[in-house]
Amino acid sequence: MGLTIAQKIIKNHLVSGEMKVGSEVGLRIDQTLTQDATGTMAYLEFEAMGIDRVRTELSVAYIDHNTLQTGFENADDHRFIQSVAKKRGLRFSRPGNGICHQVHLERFGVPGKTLIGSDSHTPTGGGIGMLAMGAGGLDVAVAMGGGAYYITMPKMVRVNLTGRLSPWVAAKDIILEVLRIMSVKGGVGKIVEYGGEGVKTLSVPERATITNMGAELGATTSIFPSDEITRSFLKAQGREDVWIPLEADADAEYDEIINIDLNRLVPLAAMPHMPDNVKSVEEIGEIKIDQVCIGSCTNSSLLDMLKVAAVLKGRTVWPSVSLSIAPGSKQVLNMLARCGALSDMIDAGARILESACGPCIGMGQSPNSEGVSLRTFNRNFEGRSGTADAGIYLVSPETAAASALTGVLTDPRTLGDMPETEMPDEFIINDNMIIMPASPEEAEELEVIYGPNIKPFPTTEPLPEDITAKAVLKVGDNITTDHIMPAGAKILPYRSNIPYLSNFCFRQCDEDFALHCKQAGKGIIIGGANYGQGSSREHAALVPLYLGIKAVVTKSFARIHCANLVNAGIIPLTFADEADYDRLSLNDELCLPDIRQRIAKGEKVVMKNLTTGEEYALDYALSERQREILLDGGLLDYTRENAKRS
Ligand code: MIC
Ligand code: SF4
Repeated sequence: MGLTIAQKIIKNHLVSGEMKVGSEVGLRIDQTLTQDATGTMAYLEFEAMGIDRVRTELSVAYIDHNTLQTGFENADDHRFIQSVAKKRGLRFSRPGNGICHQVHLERFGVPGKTLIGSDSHTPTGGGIGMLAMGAGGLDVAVAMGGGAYYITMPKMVRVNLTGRLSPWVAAKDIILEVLRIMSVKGGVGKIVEYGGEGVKTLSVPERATITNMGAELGATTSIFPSDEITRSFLKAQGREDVWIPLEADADAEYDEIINIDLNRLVPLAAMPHMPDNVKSVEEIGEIKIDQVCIGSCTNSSLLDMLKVAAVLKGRTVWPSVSLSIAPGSKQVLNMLARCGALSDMIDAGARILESACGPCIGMGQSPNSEGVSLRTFNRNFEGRSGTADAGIYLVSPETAAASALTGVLTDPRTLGDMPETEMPDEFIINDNMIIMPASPEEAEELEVIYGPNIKPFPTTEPLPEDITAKAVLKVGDNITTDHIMPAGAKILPYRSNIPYLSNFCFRQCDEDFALHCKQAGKGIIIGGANYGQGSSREHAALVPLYLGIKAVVTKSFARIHCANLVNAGIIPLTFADEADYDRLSLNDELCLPDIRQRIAKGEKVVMKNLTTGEEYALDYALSERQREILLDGGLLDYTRENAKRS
């Protein structure tokens, strides 16, 4: 039987397990990336493992999230990461060099290689034919040390693209259409592969928009073939030598096939507050808007920016609309400056932001009260913008730029002929914002610099024989990691300070959650379906660990969060009968008898409700390795114990 693109890469990197859907496979990881919001923790964990140098082919530490520097915290964290990178053999991408995924695609991505990153949008690399996955910081730390990365062997989905996009319809509209079809849970346990004639009409940055936002499907990753278009992108980046051709075998088998005719697509928008709440721009109608933000790792490539500049050229942003634009990298910004497109943006009244995540992660540009904001980003979860009652719509750069001029949500097709944009044959290549690591000899003399904002990792303990604790929280379906551990300008600077962060845990669901947990000393969380979707932030597991959460019982989990819970030593359990969810109430006294024994032997788990006298059967889809991690009290302990055991 033939193989899909992803299966070929998995086969080439398999270090343990069998490529059978649903079983755990261990993969050799060629490249890693981190960003600063998750990176401080990842490097603290790496340091705790006691390994001198990274053992990957390439590891890069980016600074792109926490660039506001409203206090000393961000700058201290940057200095910490820079010092670790220099000493431990990583490249360091300085603040200002751009958003990790955009820069990685431009300067480091290699078709056929594996990449994991401590950021859920790492699948952006799938646009260039990499098997690129988001992971928790601990998993990235292990991979940097040469350890394998484990995933459940996914099902394969093929999205067949036919035809060609009409003028004003964009790659963003393709992924919004896929989200409309599959939903934010539809990709769980699956890899989404793109194929068909339509693929040949899409450039690498367009493909990367699609694989980037594939994260919102809950998919393990998304991937495109590596073809002549990939080759010319790499050539323009001065890296043609790393190109290899890669495509699915003609007889590859897929578990699911989705057909999309690009000719029929129209401009789409994801309405508040979920990326899969998709309708056509025309159907939503001309709602009044207050803000437009263009940028983020989804839509900040040179191609996107040139299109935006062409729409804005010679016009003026609507008086009551604030338009901000953040080009994705120094390379993009510099090229816009050289060709004059930046001037067209500035002339029209755009507010030019630093090449960083910025408003996408709530670092500034929060909309006004009850404001309507159009964004080219990938997530519109409630409150993520920093304004609790704002309504965020996710749209293409074309739709965003058109609307910024009219003050209402505007179908760009109403602007008439689409201006031509031409992509250069060569990009400006200047890697002077990437700092190379020290040689192993020099590195011995170097010190890692810790600032006062860096607090130690929360304490863990081996799994006890029984757990008795209260249901400290009961939440519904699709809880995101932004609910569990919010980000934004006020909180993000404390990503290396778990005790402080804990005060904000689940604030949106229960204002006093942290207080209740501290009073109870320990607790169990009850959740609905797709619990933990969204970001890869392991803080959404480490903070609950700090607050004494012992288990999370849900209808189902999102992949990365489930792995992060295990890594933090918190047991992820699911209801054998989903109807039991309704039988549980907040503050019920719950007991997991013989839990250690049962997990050790892989036996069924029961949960007793001491308040009502009921019993519920619970499942867990954990590999033997993950069960051992839980017994030891988390991945750090497991890694240390394993070193002793061997
Ligand atoms: C996000 O888009 O939510 C983030 C911020 O990039 C996160 C990482 C984080 O929480 O630090 C992600 O996507 O993983
Ligand atoms: Fe940054 Fe936003 Fe991309 Fe996350 S989704 S990496 S915050 S730009």
